[in-house]
Amino acid sequence: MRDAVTTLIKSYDLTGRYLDRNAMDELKAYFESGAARIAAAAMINANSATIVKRAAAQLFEEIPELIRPSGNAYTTRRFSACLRDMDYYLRYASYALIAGDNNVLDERVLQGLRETYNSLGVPIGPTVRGIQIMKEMIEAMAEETNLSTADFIASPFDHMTRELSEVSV
Ligand SMILES: CCC1=C(C)/C(=C/C2=NC(=C\c3[nH]c(/C=C4\NC(=O)[C@H](C)[C@H]4CC)c(C)c3CCC(=O)O)/C(CCC(=O)O)=C2C)NC1=O
Repeated sequence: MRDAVTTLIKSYDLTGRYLDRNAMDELKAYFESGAARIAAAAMINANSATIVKRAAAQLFEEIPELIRPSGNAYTTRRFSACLRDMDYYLRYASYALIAGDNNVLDERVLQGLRETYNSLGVPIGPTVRGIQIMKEMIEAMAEETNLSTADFIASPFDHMTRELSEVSV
């Protein structure tokens, strides 16, 4: 599992270089965004249950077929599995926000996920929509609380979207 700092050091160490001007600029940007990253993660932690519940409600409103008898989130067990997955995406996104690096998502969330979903018939498009709804909610909350809505909030959600769907966002 890597963060912004270890990723940078790793790439310089591979070629035996001292950290140069570019590296220092990158590090500076990461540390300067530190307080805002912590504030964003704290906001997510404090509202995680609400975010998951509301995002799922909106998803099922947008795509009601999911919870109809032929839908993948139909039955209590699958409905709960769906909400649990949304909670996974949110929690790991909060880790990635702090780390300033999406590597934790690759290692802990995305590895083999598409294959698992395909074999269980979990539809990717709606899952991605659920991830995007959570992102939109968090961006709106950040705006309400005057928290900086820098790109870093979107990054982990867009990364999961890209990797799951293999489409560009
Ligand atoms: C921390 C990393 C991690 C992830 C990401 C994860 C996902 C994950 N979701 C699963 C199932 C599932 N995932 C969903 C999700 C959905 N169905 C829908 O229609 C919606 C679009 C969507 C919710 C947004 C459902 C319904 C299942 C159960 C499918 C089944 O068993 O038939 C499964 C199969 C095993 C199980 O049911 O627990 C895994 C491994 N597990 C992990 O450990």
